[in-house]
Amino acid sequence: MQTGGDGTANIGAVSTAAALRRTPTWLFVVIVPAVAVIAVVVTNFVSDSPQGTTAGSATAPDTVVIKNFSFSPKPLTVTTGSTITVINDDSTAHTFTANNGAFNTGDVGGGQRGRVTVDRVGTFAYHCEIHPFMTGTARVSP
Ligand SMILES: [Cu+2]
Repeated sequence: MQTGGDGTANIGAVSTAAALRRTPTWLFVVIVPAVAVIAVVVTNFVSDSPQGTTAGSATAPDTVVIKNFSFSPKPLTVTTGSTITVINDDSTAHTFTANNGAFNTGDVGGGQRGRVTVDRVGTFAYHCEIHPFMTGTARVSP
């Protein structure tokens, strides 16, 4: 590999450094994308199973978000037996309380979450006990 025309012997370190310097650019062009492809494939493979749960919770229908003294979505539609997660994005406490008492989170502090399980079918008007002007409707299907 070394052609050193001056006749001096190459010591190991020099020869390695020289080899690195002489590594042709095309080798990087081939290796870098190959490593990138392998990394992507491995990442996809590893994250395949947990993706199902994390992606699902982001758009979970059984979630009520309270923001700016308002519930969403309106109306909320869930199936009976669902556990509804109430996310309070405000800084003050709220409750998620059925007018007829079918469910009630109690106080959910600012930035906190509450949960209720709805096991009755029907359409439930609900409100916040602390701020009665906050209202909504939950439709619970069989
Ligand atoms: Cu409230």
